[in-house]
Amino acid sequence: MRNDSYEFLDYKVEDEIGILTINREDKLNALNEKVLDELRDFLEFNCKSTIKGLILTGAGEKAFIAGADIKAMTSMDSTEASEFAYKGQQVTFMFEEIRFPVIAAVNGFALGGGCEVALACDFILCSENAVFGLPEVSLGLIPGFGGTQRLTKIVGRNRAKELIYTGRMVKADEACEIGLSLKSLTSKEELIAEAKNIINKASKNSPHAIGVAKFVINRGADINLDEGLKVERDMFGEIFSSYDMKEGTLAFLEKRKAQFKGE
Ligand code: CO8
Repeated sequence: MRNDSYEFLDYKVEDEIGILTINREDKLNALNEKVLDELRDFLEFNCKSTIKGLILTGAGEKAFIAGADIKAMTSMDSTEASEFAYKGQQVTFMFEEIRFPVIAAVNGFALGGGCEVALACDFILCSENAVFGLPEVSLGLIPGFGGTQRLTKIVGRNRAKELIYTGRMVKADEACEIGLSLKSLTSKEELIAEAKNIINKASKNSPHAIGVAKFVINRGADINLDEGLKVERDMFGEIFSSYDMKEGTLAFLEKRKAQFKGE
């Protein structure tokens, strides 16, 4: 599957910023196999590195993504379920690995797999009506798109356990207090505008350096401090062979604005 038109995804580029919308509004943008296939295809073939950053959101005002498709899961056997989880994990991994900023703009429900996809983005901004939660245990399931791992790293082990054991819903204010979301905005328009604003600010800096910083931060989350510092100094050394590093430091000395190329 390699094309630009998807059944459940809308994609547009505004001011060189990509806006990807999961569009399955009648099912609160729940993730079935087709949505995951389309996301994987999009991330592999159609998410061009020419954009400054990517915003991920859900169609309508009610939901970002209300989770993996519960109806579809009821007919899966163990093998199919673990393949389904693997597909979701691949998608979250691909969002995480993109070298430019990826922001989840959470409008409404971000539950289960939906919350897990948001957690794989660089960070989350949300609207005032946002509701987060990992209610899988209420269905006899556990988070399967990386939630047990990423939520723990973001909000800490104890809070993650409390949220996963109780499956309780977390509203926008609390999501910001516990570091799940960076900020809450009053409307979906403001949410998208703020996400664009952050990407635009970042894009004034070296895209290459941002990509390297993202790589080092993400790697550091999975290894111990010693190993993380080694990755940091290796990449610090490597970046000295980049055009952007030479241009950025020279521009400072020449008291002019740097013209970065992202390489
Ligand atoms: N899956 C499938 N359909 C859904 C989902 C979902 N997760 N969420 C909502 N829908 C559908 C509803 O069935 C309904 O469809 P229909 O009109 O055909 O009946 C439509 O969307 C609208 O939903 P509601 O009528 O329920 O809307 P309400 O405003 O009354 O309620 C809620 C909104 C509270 C969000 C409610 O829909 C809800 O609780 N949804 C389920 C939330 C949930 O439990 N999500 C977690 C799912 S499990 C998961 O994500 C596991 C991820 C890891 C998978 C690992 C692979 C195996």
